[in-house]
Amino acid sequence: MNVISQSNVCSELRELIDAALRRSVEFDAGCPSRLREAVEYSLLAPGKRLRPQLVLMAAQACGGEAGDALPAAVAVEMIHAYSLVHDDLPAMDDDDLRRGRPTCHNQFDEATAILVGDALLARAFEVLATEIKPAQRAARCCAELANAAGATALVGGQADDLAAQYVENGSGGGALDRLESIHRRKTGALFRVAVRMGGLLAQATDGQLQALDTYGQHLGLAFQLGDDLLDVLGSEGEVGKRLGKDSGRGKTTYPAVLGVADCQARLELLVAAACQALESFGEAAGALREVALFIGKRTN
Ligand code: GRG
Repeated sequence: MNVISQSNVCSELRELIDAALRRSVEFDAGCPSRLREAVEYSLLAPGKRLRPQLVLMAAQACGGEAGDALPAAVAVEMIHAYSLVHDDLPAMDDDDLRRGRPTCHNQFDEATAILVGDALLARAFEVLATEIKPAQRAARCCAELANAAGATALVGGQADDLAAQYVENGSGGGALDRLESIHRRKTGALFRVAVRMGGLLAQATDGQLQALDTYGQHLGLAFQLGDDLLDVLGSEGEVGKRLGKDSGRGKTTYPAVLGVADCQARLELLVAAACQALESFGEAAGALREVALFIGKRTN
């Protein structure tokens, strides 16, 4: 079993993923060199590759081969990278630091950053459609990923999150429900679809798929909770992005709604619930369990 370090979950899978990501953006001469450079800068930047690793680990938990699930791992990381590039734009979160480096629009320019997101979004579905066999399985993955990236999930959650900055923050049950409704879509949907696609590509049973889905939902919320805690308690050098912006901007965050101590307790609860969902997999889900534990105590 590979041990989770703070920056990588599993180095073997990570190498497999990084090589596949590199291959997936070897565009032909039709791609202008500045766009190519900016796509590589954003996609191949030193992120944790959590979502693609979850795809491969979910496939392994269901008895499949990691290699067979690689197209889905690449596609979900492309959607994630696109969302980060667009989220950093001046019209959205207006950030200057991402993954320890200048954000895409700072390193290149705003128009290029918008086009990088567009190119990654399109390429993600091209990879799924052309590299997954049989076609019916490819179509199922395309539909699931499109849903997770769309108006009722990633994009919808982002829209509500941006809007929430302009409405009054509250506390108590209603505020927590509103906050988690945003995070289930903005952050959780990609975690959920990552493990679902891994399961689908390993021909998971309905029961296995449901268990992975439950794990993904708990993990997504736990991840965002950890992110909000890092925004308050973390170190910029380690996290690789500006911290303290969310609370400074009056955004509703987990610490604002629950307080730091209750955040820690809820994080532990979500991690335990994620692990509980994996019980029927036994040893085969060891790596997924380690990811949940990592998310419960990550510092980057
Ligand atoms: C712009 C369509 C659109 C969506 C934006 C994902 C997202 C929605 C915004 C990114 C900003 C953000 C802080 C989202 C919460 C999810 C999150 C904490 C992303 C960072 O994920 P990590 O820590 O990043 O896995 P690395 O760099 O390690 O891949």
